[in-house]
This record gives sequence, structure tokens and C-alpha cells, in this order.
Amino acid sequence: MSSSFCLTPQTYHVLTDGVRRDPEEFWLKEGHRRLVWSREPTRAMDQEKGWFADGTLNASANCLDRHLPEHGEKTAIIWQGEEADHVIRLTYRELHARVCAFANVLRDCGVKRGDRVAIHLPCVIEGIIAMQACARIGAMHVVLFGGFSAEAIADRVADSGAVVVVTANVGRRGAKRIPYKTTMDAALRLLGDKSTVRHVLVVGVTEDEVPLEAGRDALLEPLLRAASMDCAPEAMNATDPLFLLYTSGSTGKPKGIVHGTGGYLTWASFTHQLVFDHQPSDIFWCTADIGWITGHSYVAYGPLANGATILLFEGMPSHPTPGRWWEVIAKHGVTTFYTSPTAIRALMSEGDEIPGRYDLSSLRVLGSVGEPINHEAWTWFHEVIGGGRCPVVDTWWQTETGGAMISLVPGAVEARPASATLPLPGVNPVLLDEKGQPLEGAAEGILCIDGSWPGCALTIWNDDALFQTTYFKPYPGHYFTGDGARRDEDGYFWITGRVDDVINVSGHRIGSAEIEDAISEIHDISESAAVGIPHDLKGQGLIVYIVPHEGLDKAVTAGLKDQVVRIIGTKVGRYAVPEKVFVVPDLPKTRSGKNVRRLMRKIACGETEGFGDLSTLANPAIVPELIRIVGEG
Ligand code: 6R9
Repeated sequence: MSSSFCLTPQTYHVLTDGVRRDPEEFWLKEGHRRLVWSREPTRAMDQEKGWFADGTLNASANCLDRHLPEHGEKTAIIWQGEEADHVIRLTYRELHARVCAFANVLRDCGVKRGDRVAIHLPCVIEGIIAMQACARIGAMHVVLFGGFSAEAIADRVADSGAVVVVTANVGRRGAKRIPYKTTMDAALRLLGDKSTVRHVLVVGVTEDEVPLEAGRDALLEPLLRAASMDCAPEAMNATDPLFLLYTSGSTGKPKGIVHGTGGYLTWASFTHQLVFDHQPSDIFWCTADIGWITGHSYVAYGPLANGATILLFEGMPSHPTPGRWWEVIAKHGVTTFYTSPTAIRALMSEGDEIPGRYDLSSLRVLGSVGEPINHEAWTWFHEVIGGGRCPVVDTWWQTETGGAMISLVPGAVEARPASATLPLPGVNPVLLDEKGQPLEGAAEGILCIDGSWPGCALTIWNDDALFQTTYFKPYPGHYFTGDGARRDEDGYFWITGRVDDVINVSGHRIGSAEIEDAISEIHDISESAAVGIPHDLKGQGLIVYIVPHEGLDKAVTAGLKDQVVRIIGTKVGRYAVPEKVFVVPDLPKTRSGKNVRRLMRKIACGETEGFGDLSTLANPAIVPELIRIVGEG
């Protein structure tokens, strides 16, 4: 193992041993040493009150102000636009000034501590600035994924009760323009009088003009220019919410996962440092959208808290030419590159010759997140992109965990292809069988986490009862992740995918219930089921079965597939449009009327036998019927 990494197996052992012996002392020390506090916490974990409960701090002061005395002139952000010469660099001092100005604009809009601000932006610097500005004044940001439809945005804005929305006139994708403001207008129209949004701030990404509603909408730029660059950070309690972020679960509507301030930031800083072997000269590029938790922890908070230089890239991996991402790495000397298996597989399919044209020797550490990475993609990433010399950190974690939980630690842990390897210090994963009994040694089972860790979510916005039932009720005494995993005799983990009704398409979490809810609006359909099946590029592909009402005429039935695609596009977003829709006369059900997804999944995969005992079904005759329909395509 190379000795150029911060940690060695021996120093890492001291860490893991320390946290095992005295977690309270370990985390209190980490909290103190990683963050600046306006009131230092005297305890790390309090079962009742949460992490660092008697401490106060500000997340933005931790990401910006503290770096100014010694590193004010260090580059905080390198933003690369789609066009080669479109580059913006901001030092920590400049970023700080912009965040303060933005925070003052928000205050002028009446945003107060505890209020929610929704952010719906393409990959522009203002995304990070807006998040930091919210943190500075103690408002919670709610970043909405760029791919959401107007209805999906409306649901989330309503649930969060956001008072201000930050959006863009348009997003850029080559010559194409993506209508951010128009989509937001449509979302707010859907909310009508019930909307809590008082102001819409519009980032002018291009010169394109968009309609502004008098009294509600304003262009951001003139407000920023007029705003003061002084803005004292609000001292927040460590357990005050920093943000809420929507994610999909197996039941009902998307949930607003709430993260706190002190624990979350400690975890983001700790894991960014360990997992990516952070060194001050690094150029850190995480390709995630800020609308995803990965963009929160490893674009916005972890690297900035650690004083890193981050790269943001507005463009696509292979546009306008294949190899665009590699060109960006070579141009900016990226040292640490963190992306998703879906992207790796897509880039791999273009062949080895393309990355071979670029000088990728600046790379030190490669990372993967969002879905299980297959052996072939892991090996390609390691060999072709990393030249066999860069560790590939496969980081397993979730919106709810706040930061990486199971991951390789460069220099400290021996890699195994396609394995997330070992839990990070302070993380106690367990594997359970279906009855909830812990499995020892080499085993495969349901992945749960015991005990707490600083990055653990606080709750679900507006629904703490749902938080408890979703995560702590399925296997009492354990946090239920929704994932399955295999562990080898040395304790290495391989994540096998979701064991609940969440489908992971290219790293996007999609709840089958979300899809089925959208389809239920089509009157001619009596029932539907969404399942995930393996997909070469996307990890999982979405398949939908629909059951039309009886007696429909042929022409109406024939039009149903298109209607399904359309309604998913409008209610959820284009990213959730299914690969295939099968029109079927019925769904396989148990005698108590539950859909048997396991069967539907197998049949959608093209399996025709080995389904086990079907006699417990209420309608076993439907099975050969489904096989026939799927077989016909
Ligand atoms: C960070 C993030 C969480 C779900 C998670 C799991 C899957 C994430 C993974 C992985 C295998 C990895 N997942 N990382 N599966 N290996 N390295 O992705 O958060 O969007 O909440 O998704 O993603 O299924 O439960 P989120």
C-alpha cells in the first residue's frame, strides 16, 4: 500500500480502537477539533437530546469564516461551464462575501431563523452560495432535484412550507435551455392560494428573459449588488435543523429528511477527510447534483468545512465530445474524483481509448456512490481511470445517514473489488435474518445499524412518527437501512441492493408507491405495480404492470401505455419514466390481497420457472399469463 496517504493501517487502528473503547470521548474530541463553536459542547451523545446538544455553532461560519485568517486567498470553488473558456474561480474570501450578501438578501425577504427556503437550480455557483446563505441565518434549505416535475416540486414546497424559492431563469445543456423558472411558476400555480412562498429569487444563468410576477419575483443579481457583505452568522444549537432534503421511501409520499447542525457537520467533515484522504492541495470533484444528499455532504459541507478546493462542472460526461469529464480532470488537475456507477458504466461503454487521450496522472483517489458497483465497472475505474494506482472508495450510505458509513479508507484498509469494505469508525452494521435475528460471521441478510453516529438524521419533517416506524420499527433496536448486504469472513461488506419497495435507477431513489400513486390518477386503470429489474447501465430499470378496468374498448387500452409514461413524467419527473409498461389482466396476489412483487420482478426479468410454491396465491393462473405477456414484449 502506498505510504502517501494520511492514514496507515496502524494509525487507523488507533482511531477505530479509540472509538470502540470510548465513543463519547472520541466524538467529543472530533467535534471540538473539526469545528469552531460559539459554545463548545460538553457532551457528544445524549440519548434524549441528540449530538453535541449543549453546543452552539454556525455551519456557514465553519465552512467559510474560519478559513479566512490563514486561507482566505485559497480557491474554494472552481466552476467549469460547458464551454472550455467558461471558468469561474472563487477564493474563500470571495465566496464568504457572496454568501454574506445572499444571506442579507434573504433577510430582506423576511427569512428568519427556522424558516425554509427552497432551492431549485442547475449546476451554478449560486446553488452552494444559497445553501451557505441559508445556513448563515439559520434558515433550512430544501434543495430540489433539477429533474423534478412541477407537481413534484409543488408537493415538496407545500410540505416544507418554504417562504422563499431560489430558482434560475433557465438551465443550460449545450444549445438547449431547461425552463427552471417556468417549471417553478407552474408548481406555484398548482399551489395557488395555499402557497406559503412569498418571494421567488431568480438567478440569471443566461441572458434569456423570463416573466417576473410583480411583488413576488425578483432577479437576484441587482439585489446582491445592493446588499451589504457583512452578515454575522446566527449561533444555532447543534441540534437545530440545518436542512431538509426529500427522498423516496417504500411507502407513500417522499419524506423530508431533516439533518441537524453539529452532528451532521462533524460527520461530513470526518468522513470527507477519512474516505477521500483529504490533503490541502487536493482538487476535489464530486459530480453529484446538489439536489442529492451526496451534493450536500461532499460538494457543499464536508469539503468546505475542511477548507478544500472543490470543482463544479455544469456539463455532461460525454458532451459535446466523449471524454469531456476526463478533459476537465486533466485541465484542472483534479486529484479526487467521486461519481456514480451509472456514470462509470456509461463512460466505460465508450471504450478505453477515450480516457487514454487525457493525462489523468493528477488523480489520487476515486470514489463511487449511489448504487452497488459491479465488478467490471469497479475494475475499469481502478485500472483505466486510476491507472491501477488510485484506491477506489466505494462508499455506502444514504440520505438518512448524512455521510459515508461503509467505505474503503485509503492507506488504511486493503481493497477488495466491488466491496464497500469495512464500516467507518463509530459505525456498527449488523446483518439480520428475516425474523430479525442477528447473523454472525460470513452471512447475507438485511443491513441494519446499531447505535447512533453523529450524521444520523434527526427526523422526518412534520412526521416524527413516520421516522420511527420507517427506520426503527421493522427491526426493533436497530436502524433499518432498507438494503441487503453480504459480509465475508473478514467482515467486508458487499451491498446487494434494496430489500424494500424502493427502486434505484441510476442512483435515483424511486418509491414504487410514488409511481403507483401517479398512475392511480388514470381512471381507466384499476391497479398497477412498479418493480425494478437489473439494467446494464442504470443498475436498475423501472418496469410497470397495469391492469385496465374490465370492458374497455381496444383503442382506449392501446393508449394506456402512453398515458402512463406521460403521467409519471408530469407527476414525478422524466427521470422516473419506465423502461416498459405491461398491460395485464390482473396482478399476482396473496389470499390476503397483497401484490406479490417478488414474482412480478422475476417475471419482468424474463424468468419462466423456479417461482416456488404458487398455491398460496389467490390467483395462480395469472402467473403463466404474465409470463406470456412479458415474453411477447
Ligand atoms: C448516498 C446515497 C441510498 C441508497 C442506499 C443503497 C444505495 C448508495 C451505495 C448504494 C450500494 C453503494 N447506495 N450507495 N448501494 N453501494 N456504495 O446514495 O443516498 O440517494 O439516499 O440512496 O442508495 O440502496 O440505501 P440516497
